[in-house]
Amino acid sequence: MRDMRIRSIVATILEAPTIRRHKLSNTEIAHQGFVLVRVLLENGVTGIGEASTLGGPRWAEESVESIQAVIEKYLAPALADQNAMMFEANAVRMSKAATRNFAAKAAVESALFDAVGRTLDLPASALLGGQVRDRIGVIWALASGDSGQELEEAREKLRLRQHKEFKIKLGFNAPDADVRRLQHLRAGLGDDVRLIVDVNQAWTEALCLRLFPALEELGVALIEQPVPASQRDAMARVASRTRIPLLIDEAAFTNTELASVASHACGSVYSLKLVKSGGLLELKRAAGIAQAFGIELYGGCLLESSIGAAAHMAVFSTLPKLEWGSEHFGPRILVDDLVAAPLVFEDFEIHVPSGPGLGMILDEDKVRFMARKAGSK
Ligand code: MUC
Ligand code: MG
Repeated sequence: MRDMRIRSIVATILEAPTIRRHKLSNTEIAHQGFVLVRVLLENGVTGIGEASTLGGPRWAEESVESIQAVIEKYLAPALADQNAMMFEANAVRMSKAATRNFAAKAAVESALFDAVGRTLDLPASALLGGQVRDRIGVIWALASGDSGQELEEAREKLRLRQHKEFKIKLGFNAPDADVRRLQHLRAGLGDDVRLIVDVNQAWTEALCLRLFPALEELGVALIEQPVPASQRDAMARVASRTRIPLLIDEAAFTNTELASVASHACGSVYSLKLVKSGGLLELKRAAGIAQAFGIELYGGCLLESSIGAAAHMAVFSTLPKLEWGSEHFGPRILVDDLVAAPLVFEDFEIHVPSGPGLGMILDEDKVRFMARKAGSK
């Protein structure tokens, strides 16, 4: 059992349909593209990890095709025969083999934590410092663009006690139509329901200045990434002119970028994501850096299945503070999850899995069904 050298790493592209169309300012999806990573150790244990994308290389520059190629051609050879438990050394090896490519590296590192956790019969969170919480609040995203449908969807989530806070995706409609959509949701849901908006970089500074007063009036709790990620000065200026805290998302992937947007005062909350940090250890460091700047933490997602969500939960459960909870609704937007027993959602929270590794067991039939067939695009 003790021989934790890495024997093989295999990456498979999966296509998982969603229960409805999910719109963002710069893309729209009806299925999720994942790369499933399997790491086999010399002791016979297999660990699993997942890379998530959103609409091909749209949300970020990585696509399922690039992730699979980088893992198989560069990351797997760099880790061959290495001890899986040497997490930091393995992360250094991956960084030397490929710059950025964060989703690919995070998926491999997730699988290493899973494999080592299974070998030692410990949850991944124990290898990351141990849990300070075993349940995490979970936000749901409204993103069809049809406010009537969105109101029904939100009411159903409240009724089922699955979600009581909502993130509304903006920026794919005309700005005034977005404001009317929000007014409709606020009127239908009442004043006590927390509403967050995510503009996914779609607005200019001028548009922000024009629209933010209406968002303030509607009691919006957070505004996520309103302007393009590269426009740090503009983001800092709009942040200083609204009472609503700005949530930094695409503007900071690496921890150096995070320190830079923090010192630019671009926002006061940071969205933690494996797809940006490139690994569980680095994600945990991102939380520390944000906190050192006085920035609050939000558990971000990229519509992962229960596998990717469980990797995030392993880290989030160990953070001393996670002021805004998480948005890992991904498993619930899939027609079918990839695992035998999906993450448990109950009373507006996700239970942090307690089984060894990531605590998830693949459903091989579903994986076969969702695997991209040879020759298809
Ligand atoms: C993002 O930009 O936050 C997460 C939830 C969602 O609806 O979109 C993603 C990406
Ligand atoms: Mg976002």
